[in-house]
Amino acid sequence: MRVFIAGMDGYLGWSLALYMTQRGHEVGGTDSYFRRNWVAEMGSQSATPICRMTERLQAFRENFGANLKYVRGDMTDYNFVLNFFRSFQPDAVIHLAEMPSAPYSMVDVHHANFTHTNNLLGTLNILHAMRDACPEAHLVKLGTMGEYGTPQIDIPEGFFEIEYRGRKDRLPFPRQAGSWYHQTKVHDSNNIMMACRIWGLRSTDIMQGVVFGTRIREMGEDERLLSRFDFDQCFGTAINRYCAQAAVGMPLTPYGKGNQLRGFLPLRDSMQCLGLITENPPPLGEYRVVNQFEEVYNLTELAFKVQRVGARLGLNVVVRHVENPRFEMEEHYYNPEHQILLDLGYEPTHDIEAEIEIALRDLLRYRSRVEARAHALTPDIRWDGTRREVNYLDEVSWMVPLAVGAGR
Ligand code: USQ
Repeated sequence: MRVFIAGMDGYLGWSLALYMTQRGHEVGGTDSYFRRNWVAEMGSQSATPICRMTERLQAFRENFGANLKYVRGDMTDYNFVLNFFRSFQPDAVIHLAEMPSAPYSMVDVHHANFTHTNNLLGTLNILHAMRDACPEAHLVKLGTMGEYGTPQIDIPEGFFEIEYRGRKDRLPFPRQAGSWYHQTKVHDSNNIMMACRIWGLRSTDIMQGVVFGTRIREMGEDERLLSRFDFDQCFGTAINRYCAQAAVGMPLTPYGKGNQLRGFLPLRDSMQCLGLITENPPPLGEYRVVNQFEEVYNLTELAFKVQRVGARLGLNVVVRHVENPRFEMEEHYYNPEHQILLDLGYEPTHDIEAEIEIALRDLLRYRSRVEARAHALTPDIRWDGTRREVNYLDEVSWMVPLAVGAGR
């Protein structure tokens, strides 16, 4: 298949380019390098060293004897998107080119506006360009489990049967996002659903859980093929932050009570799922929703897992609950379904501690890069719009008095 990846320089995008090429697909893609700028804005850097795209492409050629059709560009530029689709004629368009951070979108009105403009325009451009250049292609769109929020009932895959005043229908399951970022994904979902209905496009909207991990097998031993790994308060996701904290001897930070439940999956499983979805498109006109995660974990339980694995590697890892900078339920019901991917042949990794160990070993190798930006680990972007000057190591009084030393 000819596979187009929007966001090819990102954490998932670069990994996916390697993964899909090795599954025999012809891969093309683009990136605006915004992610590099956002992380720099947070005063941080990728823990893994990331070279310039020209060097990445060179390493790709040397390792795989193939070329990626890569062009730098911005998905909010409609002519760029249309021209790329016209010349490349993709069978699948995988859209990973969105601003992916909840905290970043909550900084202030400018960050919220940017997130909405960037994410919504990019998706609208893709829908229009697909209609005009490649109407039979399959849009594989990265949504998020966070679109659903944490309702008191089970979460189906996108749709549910409902009976109201004696009549029945199959309707989209309600979305209750908790950040301006997650809300952009809800708007995207509605826009894609409508495009499938009125223009007969086909799409799979992936409600993906929180991804973690440093590598996939396809990266091999060439350091230039590594994907980025962020740990700052905006672009580092929970387990990745925990691993970075453990590697540099800083306390792991479950927010608040730390009983929030989320679905997680390792980077290698995220690739497996994206591959399966791409290779098994729905019929024209269908808007399909899949929930993509492996297991549901509690945030404190996860911190203790990282602590346990750290101890095996000789690290003294401390877990400290800190005040929750977000408005979110800290104790709640959470039971999402995730059957569609299993039916397509998804084989989850299951051994989360083994994945954490791989990440920790990689991070120990790059420890000095995390240490150099350790201040970026502090979570000071708050959902009420205030930003407190805190250093979570120095200001012990700021800690919620639940602080725990070791767990099991
Ligand atoms: N959390 C902590 N401590 C930390 C960091 C996070 O307790 O140091 C908690 C958060 O409060 C939240 C949970 O961990 O309850 C997940 O936070 P996260 O930063 O790992 O993930 P989130 O903000 O939800 O966003 C991430 C990605 C996003 C993706 C989403 C999937 O950044 O692109 O859409 O995961 S999901 O969470 O399923 O919506």
